Amino acid sequence: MADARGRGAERARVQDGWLAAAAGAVAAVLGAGLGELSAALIAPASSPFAAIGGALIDVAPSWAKDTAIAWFGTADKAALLTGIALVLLAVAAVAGLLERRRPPIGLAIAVALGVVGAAVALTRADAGALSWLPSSIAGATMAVSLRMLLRLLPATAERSDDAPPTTPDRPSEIDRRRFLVWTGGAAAVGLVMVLGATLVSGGSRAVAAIRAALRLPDPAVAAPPVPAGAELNISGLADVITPNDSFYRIDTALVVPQIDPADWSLRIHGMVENEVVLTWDELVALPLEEGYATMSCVSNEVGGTLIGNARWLGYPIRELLARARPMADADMVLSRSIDGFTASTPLEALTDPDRWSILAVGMNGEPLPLEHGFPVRMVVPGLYGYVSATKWVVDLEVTRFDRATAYWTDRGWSERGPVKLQSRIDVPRPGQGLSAGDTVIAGVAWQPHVGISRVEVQVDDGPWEDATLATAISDDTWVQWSLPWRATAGRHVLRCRATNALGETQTSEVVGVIPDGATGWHEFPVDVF
Ligand SMILES: Nc1nc2c(c(=O)[nH]1)N[C@H]1C(S)=C(S)[C@@H](COP(=O)(O)O)O[C@H]1N2
Ligand SMILES: [Mo]
Repeated sequence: MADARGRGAERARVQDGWLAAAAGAVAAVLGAGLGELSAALIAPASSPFAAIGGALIDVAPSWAKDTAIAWFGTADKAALLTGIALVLLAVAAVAGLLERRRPPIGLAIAVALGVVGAAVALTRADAGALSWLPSSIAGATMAVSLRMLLRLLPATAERSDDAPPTTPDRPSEIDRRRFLVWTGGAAAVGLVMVLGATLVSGGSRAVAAIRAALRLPDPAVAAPPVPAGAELNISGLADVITPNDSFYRIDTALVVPQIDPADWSLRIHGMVENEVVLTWDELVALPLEEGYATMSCVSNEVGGTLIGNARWLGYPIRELLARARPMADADMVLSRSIDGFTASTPLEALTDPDRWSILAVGMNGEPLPLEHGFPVRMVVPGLYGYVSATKWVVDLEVTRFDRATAYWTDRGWSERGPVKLQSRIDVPRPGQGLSAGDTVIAGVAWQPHVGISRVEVQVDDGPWEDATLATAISDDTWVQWSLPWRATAGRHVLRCRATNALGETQTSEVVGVIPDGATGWHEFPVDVF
């Protein structure tokens, strides 16, 4: 009898622990909900999730970021937010349990979460005066709701053990039901608030609407039309012009910066004789030029898709630097995004009359999409994005490589980032099954600012065969290529290599993306039936 009662009490205690943990998790959902909602109304970038996620991105070791990009690609941010939410729920569940068994440890954890969130939000580059508020609201809400929910939890078997033996040691059913109703209700309210917050801020209606209504001026120098013969129209082959909505996106911005062009200005300063400030109206009043350039990410693996080609509209940075008059011993321009990201670009790449380095405002006939840098970004043909393509750019500091470093160079990536000669097979796909007979092998090859003169394809150990190059748009863009192939049954390995306009052929040496871009030939097997 005593034994059975002991077991019953133990079961009640375990169940009580689970309920307390659930109360902790629900309190966190409520706190997160109110925190996110207040952030959406006060300052989107200071949302507790955005601040902590952003800080994690910045402090994460490079290998973690590279793994995230390799595993999740452009879904890396969704994966990060999911991870943060899961960790938060786990910590909150422990806080609930501890608050039940060892008060006020759970409350202390809730308060600490709020304080950490607030402190992190304040350290962010885009922190405003009220950045600390949403996380503080979240922490306080979590603490208060945890206390209230736990008070609804019926007394434990353990406690009733101290009571006279006539007291039933089973928690009251009615109390338990009341607890579940309140906890469930609180969870629902919290989730609705999180959803509401995403609706309010996620749409970022204001700037998106401004962008939608914006009309860019016609270029003073229009791009020539894409030459006939630049697009081979082979199904599965990357379009020669990448549509904006499928252009790869890589950045450290968890919340896309929201800049009203009316508030935008660019300051050019540092080692210059004449500081320059340029407003949006002044920029778009300049004779804008249109042209094509291929942009790629240093994290693009051999065969990878972190590359795209667009028609950009912008103004040459060399003209603006000429106004600022850099000092003779300057050799670098540190560009800065409104969210604190920086890139270090060789000054000569920006002043070179033969390189079309621009402040871009348009992409494929539209204002820049918000996630591609609206309203203004840099584009420098021939340099990887991390050393040149600053989005949401607001500041250019003329300086020296031995005086300043940038976001990725601080994290072990190379100071210089010229794009390496590369080629990729798009058709057929790796692992794709093919029927024997006449088919085609096709892909793209690039070394922006240098140009491509030749692409060769090898099947198994056969001879290298010259692919037919499509018409290049320019030396700043990638070029499509294709080669007819009579496929015979069996497994075949396909590989390709490009030669640039200088006559250099792509090295077969396999090098990973760190610290300055991958090399090696794209090769993979296909099965022919
Ligand atoms: N503000 C800002 N600009 C940025 C980055 C960033 O993280 N923040 N990433 C750079 C990198 S690494 C690349 S490859 C390109 C990608 O530009 P896209 O997202 O428009 O393709 O943007 C560059 N500009
Ligand atoms: Mo990149």
